[in-house]
Amino acid sequence: MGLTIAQKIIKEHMVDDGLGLPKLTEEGIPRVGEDVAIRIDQTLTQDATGTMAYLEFETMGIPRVKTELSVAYIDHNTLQSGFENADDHRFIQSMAAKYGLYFSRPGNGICHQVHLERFARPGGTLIGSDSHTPTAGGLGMLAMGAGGLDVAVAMGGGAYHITMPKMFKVNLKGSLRDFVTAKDVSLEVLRQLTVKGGVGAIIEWGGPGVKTLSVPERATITNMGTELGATTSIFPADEVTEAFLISEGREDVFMPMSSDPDAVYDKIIDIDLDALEPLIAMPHSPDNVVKVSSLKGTKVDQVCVGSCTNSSLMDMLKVAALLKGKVIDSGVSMSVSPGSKQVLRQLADSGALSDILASGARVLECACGPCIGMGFSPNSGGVSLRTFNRNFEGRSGTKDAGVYLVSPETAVAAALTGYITDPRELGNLPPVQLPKEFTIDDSAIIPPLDPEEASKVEILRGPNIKEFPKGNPVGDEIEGQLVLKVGDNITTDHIMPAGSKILPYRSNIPHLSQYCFEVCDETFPARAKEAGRSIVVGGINYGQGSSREHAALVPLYLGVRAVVAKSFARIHVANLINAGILPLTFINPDDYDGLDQEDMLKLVDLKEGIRRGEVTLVNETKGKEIKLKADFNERQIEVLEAGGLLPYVGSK
Ligand code: MIC
Ligand code: SF4
Repeated sequence: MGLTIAQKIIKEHMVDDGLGLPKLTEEGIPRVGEDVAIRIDQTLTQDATGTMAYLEFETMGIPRVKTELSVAYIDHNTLQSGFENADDHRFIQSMAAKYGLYFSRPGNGICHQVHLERFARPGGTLIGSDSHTPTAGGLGMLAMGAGGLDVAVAMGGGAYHITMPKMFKVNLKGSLRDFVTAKDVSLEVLRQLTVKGGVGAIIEWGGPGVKTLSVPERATITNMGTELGATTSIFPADEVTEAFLISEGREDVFMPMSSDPDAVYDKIIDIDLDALEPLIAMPHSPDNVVKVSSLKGTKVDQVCVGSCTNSSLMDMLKVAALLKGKVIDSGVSMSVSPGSKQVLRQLADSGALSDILASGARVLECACGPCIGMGFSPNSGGVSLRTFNRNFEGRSGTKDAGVYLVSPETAVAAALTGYITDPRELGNLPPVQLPKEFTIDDSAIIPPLDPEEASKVEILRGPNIKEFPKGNPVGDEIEGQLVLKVGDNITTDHIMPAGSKILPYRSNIPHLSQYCFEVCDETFPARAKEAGRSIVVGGINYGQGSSREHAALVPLYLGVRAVVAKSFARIHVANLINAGILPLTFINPDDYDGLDQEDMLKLVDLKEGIRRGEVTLVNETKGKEIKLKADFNERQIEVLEAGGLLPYVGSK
């Protein structure tokens, strides 16, 4: 039996992390569901998760990062409406200088776009403290999102642990017609599989249609694989990949990657690219997908182009070509954020930037910007069409806005007409060509210092940096109030919202805690504090979305000791364990209905229970008992018993 691309990379990077190798199949790869430790070649952080990751790294006492390459990006908190973000940028820059990292300065671009352009390589492994790290899968890298603490451990040379995923394949046939894009391919898969359809799987993209897609198009698709809940998504590395690397002046890192013809997949999906139509995800979930034509005529207030999903040069050139010689509708406010300085410079040099400006669109800096609510929030009740990857409730900064996810082409069609419009109505698609060689300008990337210089660097810490909470070793019993009961598909944006007002406090957990679960229940922080120790109950796919470990650290600070849910999202459950919060699942999902907010709960015989895989929850208020699944491997049990990953790593 042959291997998939991801299985080959995992086989090559599998290590014994002190607990022995996992159970292997005849082909020498870990069996599905086994815990596997992977050697990490590259790491990335962004600023919103980076401050915490570097504070954690610092406590590990390691003099210099041990990866092949680690990069610290500043791209999320760029608004600087007070000292906080500027201080955090300085802190991260000094950490990068001291510990041997590359530092990508604010304005240089969105981490995933820049990493794809300048650092990612086929066949390697990458983890990033951002859930869209799989973007680099577009050029055949095994790239995964992780909590900041997992990234800190990898920077220190430690392995990254995943549960060996199933393998899915999407077979692409044919080629995309005009005005139908890679974004529509992603939306089609989300329509079919939903936001939990990829949980526990790696999605490989293959078939004859692959060669018709450029690397940035592939990266749009692997980027949005995150919204499926997948561990990661990956494309082969082929002649298209090689051409992309040549144009970046990085052909030396090219290495062909493909799956074996007899590789086995747990699920195969066929997509005929010729048959796709422009699609749109309606509020408030990326899988709420319909045809653009079915919403024709809906009035639009705002259009935003950019984000790590759709900010490549090709995306921007298409937008410029469609806007050229036209003016956007007077009722629409439009933003364009190029993904990187490289993209922006090429737009400027080619004259395309001038076409965008002449249309009346507002050009924002190369950063996440509106995607994470850093400015450009829509008007009250506004309809906003965005080329982004997430449209969770409130994420834009305007709670009652309706955010729709679309391709750049559909975004321009709405900007020009003022209404949701099938972009095919725009007439002919002007031809757009990528340059054979890109304008390479790494002047905003500060390379690592040599060890001697680095050792002299002083870490610059602002007053916004506060201590982070330490987990408690899981003992034999946890007693606490059921302080919050929430439904299915709760995102990390519900648990720990972002946006321009809150994001500057990512290194200040006490301040952040005032906003925890604000979207679901504004009284949560006060009630949790009063309860002292508490338990949260959730539905299916609890913690989907971002990699932010703050969605675990802040509840920990507020006294949450356990979360009981119908199922969890991959990165969030790892973050809970890393923080020392016990995640448990219902054996009988109907037991969810028998629990009510404010019930007094007690988890008993935990020491034995978490090893047996089953623990008892006593509902003291109702005088009832239910059984919960404790699905942990030996390492996770040790981490929980140590009170989180930091004390666990410290003890090793
Ligand atoms: C996001 O898109 O939600 C973010 C902001 O990039 C997060 C990281 C964070 O919360 O800082 C992510 O996707 O992991
Ligand atoms: Fe930034 Fe948005 Fe991408 Fe997150 S999804 S990394 S906020 S652009």
